[in-house]
Amino acid sequence: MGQLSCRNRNVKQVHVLLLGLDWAGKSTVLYKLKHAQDFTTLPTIGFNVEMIEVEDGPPITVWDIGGQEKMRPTWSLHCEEADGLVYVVDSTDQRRLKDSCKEFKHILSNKHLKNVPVLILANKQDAPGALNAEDITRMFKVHKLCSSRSWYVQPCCALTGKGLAEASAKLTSFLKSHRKTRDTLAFFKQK
Ligand code: G3D
Repeated sequence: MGQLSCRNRNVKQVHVLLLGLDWAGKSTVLYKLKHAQDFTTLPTIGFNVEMIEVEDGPPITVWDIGGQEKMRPTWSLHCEEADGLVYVVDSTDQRRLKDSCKEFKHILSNKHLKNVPVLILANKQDAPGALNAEDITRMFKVHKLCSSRSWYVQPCCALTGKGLAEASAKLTSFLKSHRKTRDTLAFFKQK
């Protein structure tokens, strides 16, 4: 996969990165948000990009980057234009939770994601043994790692779509206030 450019300086666009380990449910989330219907997914090889229409704001371009071990180093190539990060966790995958926490911490340290709002999706809540949003918040040390940005942990089931409307509303509101702050800062920088 070559380096991507999602840059178009002439059009006001909103870009969101959708990250998480492989099998977390990223593609399911993406296509449920996009089409609100069932479909078959395969683990993301490379990336998926979709434009999602939201009720109250500009369309959001979502970049779903593969979460396999060999793909994770490429996540940082996509951070520069990101206005928001959605991090999907398979709440049942206790064996790889440590890996997921490690990758989460690592991507948050990217300089381009400084202050960028973060929405964590505690996915697969329908499955037995799923950790709840409070467990995920604690295990991912979200209070500490996200102290300088807006964040929220949303429990969801991407298969049925439960929790995704709330996630989408939260993300839209985060993006709006982040954009405002960024535009205000840019305005004062020009002066
Ligand atoms: P990825 O894009 O993060 O790699 P996928 O993950 O969206 O391809 O999903 C990986 C598997 O998890 C798929 O299994 C998908 O159906 C399943 N999945 C996604 N979300 C949920 C959920 O909320 N609950 C449950 N129980 N499973 C979910 P299959 O077997 O369909 O390929």
